[in-house]
Amino acid sequence: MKLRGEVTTGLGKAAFFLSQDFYVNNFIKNCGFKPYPGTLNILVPENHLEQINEIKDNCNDIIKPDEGFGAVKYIEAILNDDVNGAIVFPAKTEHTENYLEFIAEIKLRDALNLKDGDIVSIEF
Ligand code: FMN
Repeated sequence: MKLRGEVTTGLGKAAFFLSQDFYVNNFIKNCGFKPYPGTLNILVPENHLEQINEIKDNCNDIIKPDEGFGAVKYIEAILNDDVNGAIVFPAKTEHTENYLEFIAEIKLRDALNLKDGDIVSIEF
């Protein structure tokens, strides 16, 4: 599916988790890239939530919980028809379900010159 959403500032907590060897090593092993320590938060329209939740619930790609860290489901995705990465769904999160968190090897805000309010596409 392909949808559009709005770039928004997150809580700044994802950086901590994406700096932990546990997650870094698992993303390298499973997705083939070392994630930049931070997620791009994308607010998606309510009318897509049912479909997103169905895809998430049926997703078998998961980093299993270990070493005190929670499980994270991930779906490989492409941002703006350009950047390969993944949408991550941490089991423990403070975000409501209309937030998608996208990870990639690069710092997306700099590489794509993104700022809050910009509309991006995400395909998965
Ligand atoms: N939150 C927890 O409380 N425990 C965790 O083990 C945990 N693991 C996470 C792993 C990854 C890869 C990511 C991206 C987030 C994780 N979180 C975990 C969720 C964050 O605490 C937070 O809810 C959310 O990711 C904030 O993102 P933001 O800083 O981009 O707004």
